[in-house]
Order: sequence, then C-alpha cells, then structure tokens
Amino acid sequence: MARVEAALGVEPPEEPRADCTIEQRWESYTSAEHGRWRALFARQAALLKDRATPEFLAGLTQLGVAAEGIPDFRRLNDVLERTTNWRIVAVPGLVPDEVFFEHLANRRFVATCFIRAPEQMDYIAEPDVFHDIYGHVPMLVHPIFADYMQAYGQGGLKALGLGSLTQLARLYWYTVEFGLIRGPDGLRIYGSGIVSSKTESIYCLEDPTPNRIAFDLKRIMRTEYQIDRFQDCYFVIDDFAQLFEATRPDFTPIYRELASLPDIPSDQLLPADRRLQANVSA
Ligand code: HBI
Ligand code: FE
Repeated sequence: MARVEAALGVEPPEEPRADCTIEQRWESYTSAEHGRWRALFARQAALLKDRATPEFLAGLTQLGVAAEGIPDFRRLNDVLERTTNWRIVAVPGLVPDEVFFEHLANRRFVATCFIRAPEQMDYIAEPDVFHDIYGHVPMLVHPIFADYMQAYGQGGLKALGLGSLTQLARLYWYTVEFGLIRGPDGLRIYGSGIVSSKTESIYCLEDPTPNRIAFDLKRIMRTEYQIDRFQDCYFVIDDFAQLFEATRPDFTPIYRELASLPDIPSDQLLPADRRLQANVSA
C-alpha cells in the first residue's frame, strides 16, 4: 500500500512511535486549515484582551503564536527551549495517561496537530492544535508555571502507581484547564480550556451562575467536574507561586486522607469555601 501512495506522491499516514509522537508535517496543512486557525485566533484575541491573565498574553507574543496560521512546532520550540527548556511534541490525539505524564515529567508538552472541522468551531470535545498550542503553550513560557507543569507530570506518574489518578486529574482540570487568577482589576483567566473557548471566556468571569472559590488543594481533589458543559465552579489562585507551592508536598498522605472523605458535587458549596465575586461585566 505504501508503495502505491509513494507512486502517487502521497505520503502514507505516519505510524506513531512508542511514545505516541509523530511528525507535525507543517508543510501539509491546507490554506483552509490555516484559515480556521486565523478565524479562531481572531475570535479569541478580541475576547481575551481584558479577560486573560497578562502572563498568557505575554506568552503568546513571546512565542510569536500569531494570527497568520497554524504555527510550525519547530519555530515554537526554538523559542520555548531557550526560555523554559520545554519542547512541544506532536501526537495524533489523546494518548494514554502514563505516556502523557512521562512526557510532561520530562518537559515535553504533548500537542495534537490536527485542527477542528468547520462545524466544530464553537466546541470540540477532544483537544485539537488550537486548544493545545493557543490554549496551553503560552503559559509554558512562564518559569513558575513551566515548573508546575513538570511537577504535575511527575505527580501523575506517582498517582498512577497509587491508583489516585482521579484526585490528581481534578487538580489539572481546575487549574491548568479551567483555572482563574486574581488580578489588580478583578479575576483573570489562565486555564487553557477557557482561553480556547468562545463563550466560556465570558461566562467564567461575569456570569452569576457558577461558584468562584479560592484555591484549596484538598477541596479541588474532592470536587467532581463536568467535561461537556460550562463548569459549575472555578477555583481562583492568588498567583502562580501558590500553585507551584501546592505541588511541593508528597501527595501520598493527602490521597490517604481523602480516600475516606466523600466526593463533592461540582455545583455544591461548602461552609468553609472562601467565595470570590464575579467581575462586573466588561
Ligand atoms: N493526551 N494528547 C493528550 N492531551 C491531554 O490533555 C491528555 C492526554 N491524555 C491523558 C490526559 N490528558 C488526562 O487524562 C490526564 O491529565 C489525567
Ligand atoms: Fe488541555
């Protein structure tokens, strides 16, 4: 089969390596695919100007992740490696947990390289290149956040061994994917699942419906989450140092303590929760 494709000048789809990585093959993107990136980028740039945390916006600029099209991972890696010694590796889609954590623990960010179809412009269930590169990579330029992501990967490998992945995945979900941070002018977004979403970028900061709760590691590890609709609650950090400090202790005794406590439904508030107010609508 490969010979026929070669004869037709069509490269056969590449088999992923043992670590699930493939080549991005940046030259093979079509102008329509670059066009969808441009539309997504322009939409989010307008929304996030006063909603994303400045560190995210600075990361976009420093990496040169721009409007003109899907970035070439080789160009991004030129900047990323010399900034925080992280590297982007391309994968075909979701990879097994242990592969995911192994990459993060070695400062390799796992990024899909396909872009969503036209009918998925407003919502896509699995991560595509826009979610991974626009949503996640700019924060890897921030030294403390870059260390947090590696610590998360190391913690993930340990959690797998302890059977405590559910608790740790909640920490990732409520920080890396859906985290908010306090800023001088109100709450700001740093979570990748939000910055790559059109409507949740507004909802998470301004809608009165969701709860906004001050960051609390054990509270987060007990809190369930929804994957296919807006979040019922968002956790708010004071700064990225607080996030990194939270990953310093050995989680083993924490997992043991939480194992005897019930999970907390995503829409429930506890008396001990320190709640924060929504932003006044922009
Ligand atoms: N694979 N490509 C990819 N991207 C992810 O974000 C990802 C993954 N595999 C596992 C995973 N995330 C989560 O299950 C872990 O964070 C628990
Ligand atoms: Fe993600």
